Amino acid sequence: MQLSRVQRCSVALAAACVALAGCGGGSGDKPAYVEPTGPAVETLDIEAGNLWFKPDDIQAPAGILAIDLKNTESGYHTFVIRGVPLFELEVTGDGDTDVSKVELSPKKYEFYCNVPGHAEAGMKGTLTVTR
Ligand SMILES: [Cu+2]
Repeated sequence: MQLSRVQRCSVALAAACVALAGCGGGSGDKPAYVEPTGPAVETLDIEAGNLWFKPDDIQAPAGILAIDLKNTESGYHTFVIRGVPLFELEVTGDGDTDVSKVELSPKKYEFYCNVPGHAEAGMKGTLTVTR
């Protein structure tokens, strides 16, 4: 039947749209993160594994920080900082890396992986930014 085929098709298209928007690929309605311009005062190298970050207790100076995330295991993980909207790194399989800059003022921040269940299972840490 012609009509039901069309209906099925639009359901599939809607699902594809949701999947694309969920990836944060850049063309969704979500506003994009804007990296601060200028050199980083320090680069933080952080490893992600299956339900952990290493190190998970980090000290850094205030200013623009480059965060360099490397996935050393197999899962899909993200790195977000509570209170820093839109900033998000994501790594897929083994060896994938993602890097971005973020400007932080002195404060103790909590970072975590926002894949459901990961932070609760221990995939989180603290980033203490000092003057
Ligand atoms: Cu994760």
